[in-house]
Amino acid sequence: MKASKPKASSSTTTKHNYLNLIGGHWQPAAGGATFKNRNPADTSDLVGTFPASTVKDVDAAVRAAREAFKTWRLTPAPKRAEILYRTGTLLAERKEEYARLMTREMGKVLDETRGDVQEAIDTAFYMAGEGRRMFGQTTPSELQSKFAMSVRMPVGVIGMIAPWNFPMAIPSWKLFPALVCGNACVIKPAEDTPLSTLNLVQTLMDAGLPPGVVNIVFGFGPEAGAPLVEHPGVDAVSFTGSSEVGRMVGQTAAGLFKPCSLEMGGKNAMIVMDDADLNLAVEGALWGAFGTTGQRCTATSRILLHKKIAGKFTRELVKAAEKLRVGNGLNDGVQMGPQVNQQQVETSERYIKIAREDGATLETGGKRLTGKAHANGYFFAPTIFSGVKSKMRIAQEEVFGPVVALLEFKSFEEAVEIANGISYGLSTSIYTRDVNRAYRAMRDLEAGITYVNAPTIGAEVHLPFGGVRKTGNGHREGGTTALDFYTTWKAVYVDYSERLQRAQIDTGE
Ligand code: UN1
Repeated sequence: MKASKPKASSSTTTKHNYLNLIGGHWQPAAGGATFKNRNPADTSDLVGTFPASTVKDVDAAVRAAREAFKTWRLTPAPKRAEILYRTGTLLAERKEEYARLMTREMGKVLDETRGDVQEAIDTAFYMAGEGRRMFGQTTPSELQSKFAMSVRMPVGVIGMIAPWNFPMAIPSWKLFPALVCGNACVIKPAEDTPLSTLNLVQTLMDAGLPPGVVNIVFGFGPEAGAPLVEHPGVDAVSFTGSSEVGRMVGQTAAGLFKPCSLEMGGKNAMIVMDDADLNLAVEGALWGAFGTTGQRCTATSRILLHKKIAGKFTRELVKAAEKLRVGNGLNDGVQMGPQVNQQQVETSERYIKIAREDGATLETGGKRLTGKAHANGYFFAPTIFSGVKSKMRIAQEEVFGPVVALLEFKSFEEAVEIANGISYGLSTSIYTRDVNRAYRAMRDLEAGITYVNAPTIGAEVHLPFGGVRKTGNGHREGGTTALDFYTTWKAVYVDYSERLQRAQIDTGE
């Protein structure tokens, strides 16, 4: 199949009324309903109106994907990869435009939205390379004149449900490996960040992706997400979001025998030993806890401090947090944007109350920002609790906001025990100059990711991403590990002996 030539980004609709993409056509939801996407830094700024899809739209999208899969699976992987490569190039050209739109719909500061687009670019180029690898194995057969190999086959149609905190990067982690492996996709972006996924998919189309290979249905979980998981035409489901919703997705998928990849929450610990470079650790903590307004599943939400340095570290961190400039992420010099919506602010508020009732000490923050510059947005002050004990809810439950808990320990062993004493297991970090301790941490911290002398955020696209326990269900995004979810193994035997050879029985020759 010939991919069409890249062309300039074509507008999907007029006047910011955006549409679903089904079988290559931009169209409204069958029921005609829409929802509004507003700027969380200034809710009077309407980013656009999007279709509120239902089961009918999901059904149409899945049918379109099934149809497109018939030819896409036969397109040679290196050709599929060329489209991804062109997508990477086009995304690089559009990086600034897409980053600005992303800050407008999601809130995080421009540096970070540029990073988000960059993560999609990196994934495009990395997965384009897989088009000429995607290795299987050949292995000797136990019988004469017989050839044995294993090959990766596409799974079929993948249903994808994406979160709002990395509105382009995370959809790219799902779409690009799925596409290079020969699958067709239906994606439901988060209702808070539909435009960034639309921009990503528009770029794929501009790079020559055939119609129907990727379809978008906008809308909400119960009306659009659930029917996607349940649809008999969907062969596998990839979900990133909360553990609460992930459990429902996983249970539904299990009942239908669908492979299902779940990437969910975290309560990520940074351990600061008494021999750490304290300035470096404070800088890392500030970035890990308040970058993306704490709205990363990898956010540094617990900082475990050796008692010898706890006082000094706390004072320095509080000082630095109070200096953070919170505001509209499009403005120069702003370091932390708003939370994404009212519900997230309420969650932060709820946890402030819980932490206080449980006996933690509020060092700074703890409230919504309502001054003139913050009046129209969902701004929350960078918040630090000290005196936190491991059993407290603020040390156990994910807040997904700019709220960090400081705990103290007396020995490395105790620090590891506290770090591991949670129901999640995504990311961990240790600051130390002792190489032996660093290696022991790499061995003993129970999580999908461990950083040494860096905070808990900052995963790169060519390594496995995911975690243990309530964080995931055993799959990984990123790296070659992503291919394991988007392909299914087939063992192939070719007998060229021209006689019946019975495995395990005809072993004498
Ligand atoms: C997330 O935390 O939700 O590792 C994804 C990071 C980013 C991706 C984070 N590259 O922090």
